[in-house]
Order: sequence, then C-alpha cells, then structure tokens
Amino acid sequence: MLNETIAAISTARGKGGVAIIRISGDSALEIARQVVRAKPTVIEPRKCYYGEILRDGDIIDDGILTYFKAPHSFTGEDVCEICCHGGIYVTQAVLESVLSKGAKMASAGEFTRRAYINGKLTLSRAEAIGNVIDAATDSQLRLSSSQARGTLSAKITEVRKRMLDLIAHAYATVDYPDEDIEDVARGDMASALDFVISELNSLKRSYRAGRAVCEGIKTAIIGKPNAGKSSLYNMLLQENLAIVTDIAGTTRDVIEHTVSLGGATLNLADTAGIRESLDTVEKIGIERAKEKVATSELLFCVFDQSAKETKEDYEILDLARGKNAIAVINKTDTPRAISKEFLEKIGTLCLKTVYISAKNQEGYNELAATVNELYELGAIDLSHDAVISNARQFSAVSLALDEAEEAKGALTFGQTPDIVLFALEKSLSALDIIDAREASEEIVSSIFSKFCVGK
Ligand SMILES: Nc1nc2c(ncn2[C@@H]2O[C@H](COP(=O)(O)OP(=O)(O)OP(=O)(O)O)[C@@H](O)[C@H]2O)c(=O)[nH]1
Ligand SMILES: [Mg+2]
Repeated sequence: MLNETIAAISTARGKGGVAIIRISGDSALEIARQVVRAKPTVIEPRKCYYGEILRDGDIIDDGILTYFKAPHSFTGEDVCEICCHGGIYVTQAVLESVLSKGAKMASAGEFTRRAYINGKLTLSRAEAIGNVIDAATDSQLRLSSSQARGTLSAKITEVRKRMLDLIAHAYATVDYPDEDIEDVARGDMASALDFVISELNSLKRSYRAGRAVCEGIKTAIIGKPNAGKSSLYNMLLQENLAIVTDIAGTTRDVIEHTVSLGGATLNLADTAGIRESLDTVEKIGIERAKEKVATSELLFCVFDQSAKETKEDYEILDLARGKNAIAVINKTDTPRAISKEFLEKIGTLCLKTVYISAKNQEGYNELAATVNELYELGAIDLSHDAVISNARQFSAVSLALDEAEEAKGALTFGQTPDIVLFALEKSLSALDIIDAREASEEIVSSIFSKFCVGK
C-alpha cells in the first residue's frame, strides 16, 4: 500500500559518528515526534530540532529531527529524518522504536520508488541515483551525478516534444484523407525528423562511452610467460597485487580487479603466460587464460621487445585476431631485439600499439589515452552531456531511432500520412520506455530492487 508509512536506516551499516533513520508517509511526523522528544510544540519543515530519543519510554540516545513536508521532500511524501549516534546497536534500537510506533520496514529502494511514483524523479534519474551510490571511479561519479540531476531526462523531453509536434502535424493531415501532405508541410516535417534522428543517433552513439564508464569493459592481459603481464597489471592498479618474478610461468590463477583507465572502467584480468607446458597446474592456468580471451571484450596483448619473437608470440597474435586488441610492447628500457617485421604484423592485427616499460612505470598515459580514444570518451563531457548508460536505455533509443528512420523513409517516398504517423507513434513509445512513461511493472520493480534498503 502506497500510503503506509515506511522507515529504514538510510546510512551504511557499521560504526560511525552519526546514522540516519528515514521515515516517509502520512504518519511520518506523528511517529517521529513520539520517538524524538523535542522542546518546541510545533515542528516546522526544513528545520532541525534537537531532542532525546526514546524507546518504550526510556531515553536511549539524543539526536536531531528534521521534517520535510510533502510534496517538498525526496519521496514527495511527508518525510522525517532522525539523526542519532552511529553505533550499530543504537541505530537499530532507534529504528525499532520507530517501527513500534506504526511504521513499516521499507523494502530495498522503496524510498526512491515512491519518489518515482510521486513524480519526483524520472526512471533514468532514479537509476542514476543508484549509480551514484555504486560509483567506484571518478568517471562513474561524474556521469551518474549528471544523469541523476536529469541531464538525460531533459534531452529525452526535448526530443519527445519535437516528436509530439510531428505527430500533431501528421494527424492534421490524416484527418483530411483526400488531401496529400502538402509539399511545404512535407519539407517541414522532414527537417523536424532530421533533427530527431540526429539527436537519437548521438544518444545511441553515447552508449559506447556510457557503457565503458558505467558497466565496465571485460579486459584480459595476455602474452607469453615473462612478457611482463603481471608487471603491467600492477602498474595499472598502482599496487603490487600480482606476483612478479623472472621465473616463466609465475602467474597461474586468473586475478581480477576493477580499474579506471583513461576514464573507462576496466574489469581487468591478469592471466597465465601462454605456452606449451607439461606442468599440470600451469596447464590449467593456460586453459583459464584462453577461456578469459574468449569472454573478454578487450585484450592487452603484451610482447617483450627485449628478445626476438617466438612461436608463442605468434600464438598471442592468433588469439587477438578478430578481437579488440591493443598491443603493449613492453621492456622499452632494454635494447630492442624483436623484429621490425613482427612489429608490423602486430600493427596490422591490433587496433593500436603502445610502448611501455612496466618496470619503470612508463607508458601509462599512452595506454590510458588509447583506451579513452577507443571508447570515444574524449568526445563526451560526462558532467554535462546526455549519455545512455545501460542496456535498457540503449535498446529503447535504438528502437526509437529505427522507427524515426522508417517515418523519414515513408515521408521521403511520398507514402500516405497514416504510414508516417504509425512509425512516429512507435518511435515515441519506444523513447518513452527510458523514463518509464511506458515501462512495465516488472521492469520498474527490477530497477528498484537493485537499491539498498534505506534508499
Ligand atoms: N627490463 C624490464 N623488465 C621487466 C619489465 N616488465 C617486467 N619485467 C621483468 O620481467 C620478468 C617477468 O615479469 P612478470 O610481470 O612476472 O611477467 P608475466 O608476463 O606476468 O610472467 P608469467 O606470469 O610468468 O607469465 C620479471 O623479472 C620483471 O621484473 C620492463 O618493463 N623492463
Ligand atoms: Mg604473471
């Protein structure tokens, strides 16, 4: 039931200076006043009140009560926040006191879901708030914070308005079926459609960067033993996580961490050096390395330039064939012994070649710039541009674009207005999925269930 009053601990579990218990719903103030004994008889919205915090008539803590009156609150309902000391036990005790006064325990994401239902947030903004909370890199934070402020929603609203005008235009013509769309009207509609198509196209393209930032790119470092894969891995993580030795076949298990490189989020795996091996454990490691190649979207193929290429290096190039591969030529601090011909071959099979010395921590910026360019991150201002950042939004924009192009085709080839209209309406309803003017209950539930309780 929507008008039930809900409550939860909104701060992270664990010991801290302070914690916040949030209450939302019609009875929020009435409940909060029974739990926090503050001096003033009237609690005004958006002011802080100090008071004793009670449970079953006993004072258990003291803290601050803040009241946000509907509709000027996060959820759009009456909201009270009780700020108490941040111990695990005391926070739980304050929550229990609130629940004992009639509030119901909130489920995961229920506050945000209410904000969405009450029209305080669009669906893409609600999703972005979840991403702000989950952000682990600077790019993720900048992008999700911008989308949470409504950058994408504003763009969708703008495109949507142009589409509605177009639809109105088309309807006006359909109402007079004997008349064809006049040439002038056809021209106006075509240029309005061009605008819609170009905006949808740039939104669709933005997913390359949006996905690289938000969802992350599965990336594997591969190469023959001793090429310097683990050294590169440590350089990118800026931490000595993987074991580095001069013994060929050091790495066996696949080691994985998330790292931010050139603005992209890489889910980076260090793998065992690939070669013919008789060692049982190493053989398993090599199998796993090959499996990683199959499931990765980006490869860093490491070659040791200090020695002449071997058949293992050719095998690495074979694995890179047809994949997104960046060649990383390592050990530039040593004289080059790898052949020019082999470097040329690398150049034809890999998207880019970067020279590094993992030992001297050189080449980091070049590799970062290469990744940045590959995912078109330079073309996007993460803090201000409308960016598509998940598969749900991407499929909606792609569909809207296909239908808008269909409408343009129908218009250009002089089809009847009802055919143009049909495609335009399909395009509009696809676009409406992004901010859930047409999202199903199932989709909405799946989005909010990913939130934590208390958000
Ligand atoms: N001179 C020089 N030596 C390097 C460089 N990078 C790595 N090494 C050395 O090369 C050897 C192997 O480095 P690792 O990073 O363990 O190589 P790996 O590719 O992970 O090797 P495996 O795990 O055995 O497959 C170590 O002795 C490193 O110190 C470099 O840039 N220059
Ligand atoms: Mg290694």
